[in-house]
Amino acid sequence: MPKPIPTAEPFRIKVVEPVKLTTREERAEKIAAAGFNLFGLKSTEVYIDLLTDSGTSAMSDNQWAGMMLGDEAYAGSKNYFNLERTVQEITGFRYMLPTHQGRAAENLLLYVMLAPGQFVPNNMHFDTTKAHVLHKGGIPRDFVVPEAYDPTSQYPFKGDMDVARLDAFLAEHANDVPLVMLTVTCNSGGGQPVSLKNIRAVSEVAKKYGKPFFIDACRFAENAYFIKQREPSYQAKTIAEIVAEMFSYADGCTMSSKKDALVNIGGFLAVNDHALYQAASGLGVLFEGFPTYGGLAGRDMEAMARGLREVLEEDYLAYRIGQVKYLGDKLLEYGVPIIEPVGGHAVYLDAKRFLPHIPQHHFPAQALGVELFVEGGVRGVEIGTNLAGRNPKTGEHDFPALEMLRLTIPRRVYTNRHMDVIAVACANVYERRAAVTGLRYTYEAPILRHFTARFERT
Ligand code: PM9
Repeated sequence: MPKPIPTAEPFRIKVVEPVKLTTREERAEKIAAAGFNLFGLKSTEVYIDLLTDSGTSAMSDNQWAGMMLGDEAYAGSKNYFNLERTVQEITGFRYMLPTHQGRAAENLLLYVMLAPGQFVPNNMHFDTTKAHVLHKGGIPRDFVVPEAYDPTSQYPFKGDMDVARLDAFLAEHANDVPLVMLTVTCNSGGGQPVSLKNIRAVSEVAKKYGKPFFIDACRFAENAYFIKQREPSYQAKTIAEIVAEMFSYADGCTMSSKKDALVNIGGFLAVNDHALYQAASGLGVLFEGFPTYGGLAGRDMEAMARGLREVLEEDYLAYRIGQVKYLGDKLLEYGVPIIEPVGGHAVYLDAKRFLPHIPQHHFPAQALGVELFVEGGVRGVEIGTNLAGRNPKTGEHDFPALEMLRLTIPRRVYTNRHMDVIAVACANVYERRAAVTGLRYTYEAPILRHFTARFERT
């Protein structure tokens, strides 16, 4: 019997960027000098960089070719019109405003829509969305399904909104809610997908109370791939069809193109409402630039338009989601506690089960990140107490239910051999976990503290 042909990466490599493994002593010294904050390291000190999947993708030859076709006119660049057409075709939204990245789109949307004291419901706010809601005097509220907080629940759509809770909240507070948001995939909950059934249900509840509904679309294509895999009635649909249906239920989206548009910089706000577009583009001139470039060069918009089409290719998504799962399966083989099932863009180590002897106020996930860097030169990112910040009313840490170290896989950058190295480094730290100690702040910034915090060991 002939063996079945396995699938490999759906690309070949044309350009390489050398990386270098330093010694354990060098790494221990570097991380101490960085105040035990992984954001404080130089990228050249890192062997395998899993800090983020944001802006770290390898672009294709087609995208690089597009970079050479940049039309850098201040107004009316042809690349803008290509991007506008692409966004309209893929999302169905009428108006598109480019922004320099995702949080800028959040800023414009929330600036226009949110008044102080109002609530913003979301399945789970990502930190920049939460920060923008707070910055405008709003109150972020998370309504993700309870399964999201159970690290070993195999529920297939752990990013789903708890629609009954959302409905009950709106019944009570509808007058103080200007919009409903939904983050796909749900980054703060482990990169978990949201089902199409849920997107439709959220949209119906939002409509019932007359509230516009916006999707945080950073990882829309990865989400669509999970829908195709896990939601039986969508197995025969193309990714483009699933994506079109996802967006058809919403009034607009914010997008960080640094994720599923496969570019290193960029974002956009897309909406159906002309008045909203006008208000946002007026503010955009203040914060981003003229509406046909929005903080981007023409060449960036061209690469973005091309990336948005490439990301819909199913063999790419199978490779992408498959690589993340490959790492997750290795870690499970080694007995390392992770959030299950594995999400779309990252494997999240469960620091509460990994380091149960370190209390949350001593930042177990951050401590785990430090150890993993020292062990194998692998840089993850804490999605835990340090990231969550403080409750603005009480000033206490906003202890999250999940305390995680995210191993975020850049798109089309590392091979499965790199995944093997990461898995062994994690297993080694797991073996010596009892000796790992916690951390405490020596410096803490008032906003988005995780970027600049400094720590010492307890
Ligand atoms: N996400 C991430 O690493 C990059 C910033 S934090 C190192 O996961 C969602 C769901 C995101 C996101 C960024 C943004 C903001 C909005 N929503 O970074 O401003 O995951 O382009 O996007 C990061 P920008």
